[in-house]
Amino acid sequence: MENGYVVLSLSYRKSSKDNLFKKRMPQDDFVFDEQVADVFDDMIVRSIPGYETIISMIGKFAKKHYKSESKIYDLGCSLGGVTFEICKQLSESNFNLVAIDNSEAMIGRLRQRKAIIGGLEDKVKILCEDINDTIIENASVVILNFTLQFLPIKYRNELIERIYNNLIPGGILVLSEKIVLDDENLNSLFIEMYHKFKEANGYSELEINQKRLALENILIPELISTHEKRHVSAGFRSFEVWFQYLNFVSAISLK
Ligand code: GEK
Repeated sequence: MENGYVVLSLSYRKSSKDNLFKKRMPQDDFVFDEQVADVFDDMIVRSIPGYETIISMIGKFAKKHYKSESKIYDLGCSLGGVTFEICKQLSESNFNLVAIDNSEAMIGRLRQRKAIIGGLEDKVKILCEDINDTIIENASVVILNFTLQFLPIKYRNELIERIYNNLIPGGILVLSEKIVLDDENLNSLFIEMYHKFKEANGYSELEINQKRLALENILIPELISTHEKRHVSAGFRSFEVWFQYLNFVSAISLK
């Protein structure tokens, strides 16, 4: 099984470079289609500060909180960054993980990766569906790693409530999101510094601006206080940010 992960990590390194916004183009909204799925491995590490740190810690949180006979959910799993990290860290145990995304392009590639790794047939179930329709049951670990931000705001309370109601006592929800800040000056400063982070990762000003416009109506960030209130209203007894890099955060909540 370990060999499968090595083969997979070699294929990550060969992933196509994200040049999607390099040319000047008419501005359509961003979609998770074949073109995006092809460059996603490269795009995500160059666009989300701390992505690899977050993934690795989510694996550790999952290992600590998974209870046998329960389920782990990776909602908005894309190509399985979180899913396969959890599989690796729990490789000694029997576990049930459900990975869900509504992008067929992502799910097709995810299934191929699962086959490359091997040995995960009974452990990982992959579903192509909208997480607004997902049945969550008997969960000890639920992960929303940069997914909630893509849901229309009106659906967010219901999803967090559904997760809370179907977590077992002691279960966790890890939520990672791009956020906005209350203070306008700091908000602008963090966005400016984030663009510097992207420049340092090889994106041009044109690419940064075109991507920003394409995401404008698709990725709707909220205040961290809004996330906290939503979690508390759903019933979570605690909510704590464990990671922040500029306007990117990851928080953990306990039932
Ligand atoms: C990672 N978690 O690598 N239902 C299902 N999937 C959705 C929905 C929805 N309603 N809306 C968006 N998605 C991953 C990274 S990416 C983050 C998550 C990003 C999916 C969408 O298809 C995409 O694959 C994912 O959420 C967001 O840890 O690209 O910034």
